[in-house]
Amino acid sequence: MPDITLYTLPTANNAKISSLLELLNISYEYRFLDVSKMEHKEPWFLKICPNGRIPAIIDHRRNNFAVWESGAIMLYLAENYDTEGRYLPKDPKARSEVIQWIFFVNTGLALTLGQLSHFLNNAPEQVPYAIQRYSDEVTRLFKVLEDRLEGREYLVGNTLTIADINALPVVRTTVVVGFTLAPFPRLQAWTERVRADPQILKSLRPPSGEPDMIEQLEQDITKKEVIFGPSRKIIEQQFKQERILLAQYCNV
Ligand SMILES: N[C@@H](CCC(=O)N[C@@H](CS)C(=O)NCC(=O)O)C(=O)O
Repeated sequence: MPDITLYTLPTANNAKISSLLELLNISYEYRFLDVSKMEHKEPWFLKICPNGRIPAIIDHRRNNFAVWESGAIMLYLAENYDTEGRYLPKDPKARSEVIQWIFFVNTGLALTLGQLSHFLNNAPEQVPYAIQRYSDEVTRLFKVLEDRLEGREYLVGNTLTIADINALPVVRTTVVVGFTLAPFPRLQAWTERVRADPQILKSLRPPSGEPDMIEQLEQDITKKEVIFGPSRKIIEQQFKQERILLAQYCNV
């Protein structure tokens, strides 16, 4: 049996975890959840991840311990499996910086890109205010990364850390929201640098090795509708089901 089971969907958040598992040479298996059947909201999965979202892992080496929230998973894997501190420095200040950049990406950039993608690709109606608000915020957050990368090759220190591994799959989703990194040359160069690592490149793809959704869009943006059309229906259906559940619990 592999050491880790990774519960996931083929999304950006998945790649963060599989990248680190690959780099640390940890044996793992994928367990893809079927969102169209709301599998990620089923009671058995809520016992693993109370938030009913992916990614989540089970560590079979440590008595089937469950970890969820991608940032928490990155830290857990580094603390338990990266004993040499290759990707999470042992020096407390450098370590704190890594944690700061993980929080910044997960609570700011990932969330904002997700909302922008929702309003551009999934919302049943166009809401210009929302699109403007989230586009401006994505631009601002990219500028924060651009400034950080002045005179440095990686987000913290001189080597690849989980700060970069966590950020890359999120920054890559720019293509989904029609952004280009051209105004952010340092961020663009960093993306290429981090992605050049063969294990990271491998983990950005699903187990079949086929190009993932982002890579397909980078090659041919006209595929956007083919990719987002079906997911729009799933999101609509999910929205209705979540409303029923919320009405039961909170009377909304
Ligand atoms: N803050 C969470 C975000 C998790 C998240 O939003 N996951 C998305 C996929 S990237 C998901 O599970 N979506 C399914 C849903 O919302 O029902 C993390 O970083 O793990």
